[in-house]
Amino acid sequence: MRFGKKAAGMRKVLRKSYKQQQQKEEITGYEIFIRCLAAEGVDIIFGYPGASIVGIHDVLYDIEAAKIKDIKTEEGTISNNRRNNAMTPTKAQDNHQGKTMTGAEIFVRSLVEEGVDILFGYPGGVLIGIHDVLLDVTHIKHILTRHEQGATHAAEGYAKATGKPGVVLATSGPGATNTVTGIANAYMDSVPLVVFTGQVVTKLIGNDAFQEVDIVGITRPITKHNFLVKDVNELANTIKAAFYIATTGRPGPVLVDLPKDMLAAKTVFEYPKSITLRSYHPTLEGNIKQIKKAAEILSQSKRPLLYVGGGVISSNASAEVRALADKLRAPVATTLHGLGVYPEQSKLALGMLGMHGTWYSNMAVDQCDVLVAIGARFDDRVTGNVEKFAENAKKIHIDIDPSAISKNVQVDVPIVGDVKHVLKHLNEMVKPLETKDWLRLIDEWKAEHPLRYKHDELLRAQYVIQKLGEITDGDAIIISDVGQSQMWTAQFFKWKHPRTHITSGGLGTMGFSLPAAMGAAFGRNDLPVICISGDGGLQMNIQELATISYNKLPVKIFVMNNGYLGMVRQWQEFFWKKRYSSTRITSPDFVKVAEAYGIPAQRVTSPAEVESTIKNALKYKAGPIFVEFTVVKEENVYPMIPAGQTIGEIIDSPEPLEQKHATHKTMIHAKG
Ligand SMILES: Cc1ncc(C[n+]2csc(CCOP(=O)(O)OP(=O)(O)O)c2C)c(N)n1
Repeated sequence: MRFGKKAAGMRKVLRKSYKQQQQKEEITGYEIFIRCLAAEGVDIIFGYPGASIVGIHDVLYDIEAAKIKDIKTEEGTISNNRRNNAMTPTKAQDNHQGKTMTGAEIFVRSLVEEGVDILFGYPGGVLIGIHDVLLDVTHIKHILTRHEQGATHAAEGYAKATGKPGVVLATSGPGATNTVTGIANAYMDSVPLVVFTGQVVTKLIGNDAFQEVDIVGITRPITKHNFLVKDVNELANTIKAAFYIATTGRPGPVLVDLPKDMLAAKTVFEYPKSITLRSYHPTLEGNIKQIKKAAEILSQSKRPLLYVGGGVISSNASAEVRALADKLRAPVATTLHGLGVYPEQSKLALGMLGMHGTWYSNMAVDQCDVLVAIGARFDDRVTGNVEKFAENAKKIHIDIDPSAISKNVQVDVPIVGDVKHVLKHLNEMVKPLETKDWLRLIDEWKAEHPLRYKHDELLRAQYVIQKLGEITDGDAIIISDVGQSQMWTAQFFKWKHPRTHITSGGLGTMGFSLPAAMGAAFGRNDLPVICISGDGGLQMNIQELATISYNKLPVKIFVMNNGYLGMVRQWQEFFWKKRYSSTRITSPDFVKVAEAYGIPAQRVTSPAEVESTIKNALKYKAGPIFVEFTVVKEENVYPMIPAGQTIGEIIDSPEPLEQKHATHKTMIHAKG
């Protein structure tokens, strides 16, 4: 806080106005918030905007002159060969069972038993014992990220790209708290992570010891489960349980807190072959009666729709979903995390649904008579107004998590079970449907309301992403950040395969893409790994350029620089009268920054350069490559269903269609 004469004067005025406002007129919560701060004498706030606080920034826009300022805060080598041959140790090499060893050795040997070959982390005082053991273990590589947030996102990128759990090791106190955003992100997106944190010695726990933090308490609501190890004899069992819980049922992050004395204490190492946990028994097989009921309802359907989500990918059930859609002749609408389950080139594919989904996928939701939600959770970005979501349809919901059933939207046929198991049965029971009229109607919608953007001499992110899709033909792993570039990536890339689209969906964490791309590149080298970020998001974990560069990871880093926190700016344009409070953002010279990290870099400013630049970047295999695309500043993501609303309120692209298409004649009841 600063106390100057001017600020004191301003505070007096604001205090007075605050009292007046309180007595005389109603003001918004946003204004009350700011006026309370002013009354408290606050004259400087450090922060970052977001959709939920855009109203506060709108108020700040007016009182910037009155000196309340919103200041934006800024927040071992692995060879290609090694990545190709992710080594799982042979039992002969690693038979340490029955030996007496320290907790630190037990920790490392337990990871070996779990088949872990890569660990993302950062050392610290309480972890030195573990890092000492790691030095002699050749088949687990510890990747030294430049921030523990980077480590958790990297582990998530690795997990999503490979289907294996991501593993993180962070020290106590600040190391542990730095993992919190990544853990919350993995929790929201159901990604299997096992996060190990160091802790102060057990006798000091609760004493406010140096670098002590109650990470078990902090992460309780954002982990599937967490543990504090209080007895070295329990260490191996706890690690076994952590991997089991993280990877089974609805996957998610599990945290294990390791006090320093537990790592130093000794016991006999015995790693359990399997584990049974009281009160944790995920249901894999769906109830056969419910599956029959679903098949019966589907047999009556004239306008079926599959709504598929990330659960299909976790369950490795893309083939089963494709088989179901093809057998039923049912169109497929996909969530952000479901992209890749069904090839977008297919006639039955409708692309993404929801807030920035295609016009026709949202229309199909509105008009379908049976909706089959598969591994999807009726998230509010998908449903908009829950009351009106698929209001004409009977709803079938297949999900492994019983708590996801009828949580947001009441369904007619819940089927709790693993998607792959359930679909095996359902696919045998269903019969092909007569959906010609329905598909013809959808084709008309596709022609009348395609995804589109302006084609002129200016460079647009949509064009870059569309070209990337064409050039790679969908054979790439794309890791997107959060904001407009994320939505354009979802809309315009040519999705073909599962596990090729990695993004932060539930939490929407800016800064996710760079470290997650790094993790994906450690796990996969069969396809090019491409990070697509906005200029804001890149600056949130930019330090991971060092890790990527040091490890010579062939990640292609594409930054769409529009000089704005674009998605929030778009909300300000649409809903806050274009008052761009705190959304203009400056960046360093990204090309120079990348070069300083030892990464070849270039800037692209016109559409004419895009194709050759992408082709050259794809050819470059020696390490990372960085391209900054200077794109149009004020561009919007279309279509958009404003939060909590319906297809009736959809804002479609203002761009005219290039050709005349069929009319709306055949629509069942026109909306929007
Ligand atoms: C950590 C974090 N802080 C704030 C936000 C709110 N937010 C969502 S999108 C966005 C703008 C992103 O800007 P940029 O990275 O430049 O991408 P663009 O939207 O311009 O493509 C912001 C600030 C967020 N999602 N995550």
